[in-house]
Amino acid sequence: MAPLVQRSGDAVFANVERVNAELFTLTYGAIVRQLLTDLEEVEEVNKQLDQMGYNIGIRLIDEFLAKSNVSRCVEFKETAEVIAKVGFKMFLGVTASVANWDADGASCSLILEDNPLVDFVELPDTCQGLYYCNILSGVIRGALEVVSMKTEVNWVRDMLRGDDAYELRVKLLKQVPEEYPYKDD
Ligand code: MYR
Repeated sequence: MAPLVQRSGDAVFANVERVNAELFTLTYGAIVRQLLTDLEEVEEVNKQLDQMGYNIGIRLIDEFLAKSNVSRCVEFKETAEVIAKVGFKMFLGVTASVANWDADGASCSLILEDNPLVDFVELPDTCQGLYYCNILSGVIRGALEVVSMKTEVNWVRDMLRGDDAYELRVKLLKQVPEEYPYKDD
């Protein structure tokens, strides 16, 4: 009889993480599919995914700040790096690179070479125009809004549309200085 192989705790944990990630990816796929059925128009699905992401982002930022221990960023350039290296890693398990800054430092791209949301995904021709990962743009917009940064976030490259990477353009529209909520006497 083959000996029973006891896997180390680390191996079991890695396996559980992989299964969780796959479950998350498949669940997201099921949500997109359901929206396509319910809303019919891909433009509406794009909007709905973005809105769902926004609603997640405005809640997720608290967890992010509590767990990450990052100190509040002074400059938008720092914020972009934090999203790419810490935020993406925490919630998506991958990091992004930050590139293509504009001259005034208000717009940059977050580039993902690896995107676990699209594992197992192939889009049929009827879904042209769909931004499958639009939930991510909403998450970033929502999270940043809570920390007083109004942004516009759009996809400029998407591998499901034949591009060579996933690229999100993040534009800082307005940074509202945060106010201490209590008056000093
Ligand atoms: C600051 O500027 O004070 C720090 C703000 C950091 C914002 C980090 C937002 C995290 C968003 C995570 C996105 C994950 C997408 C999967």
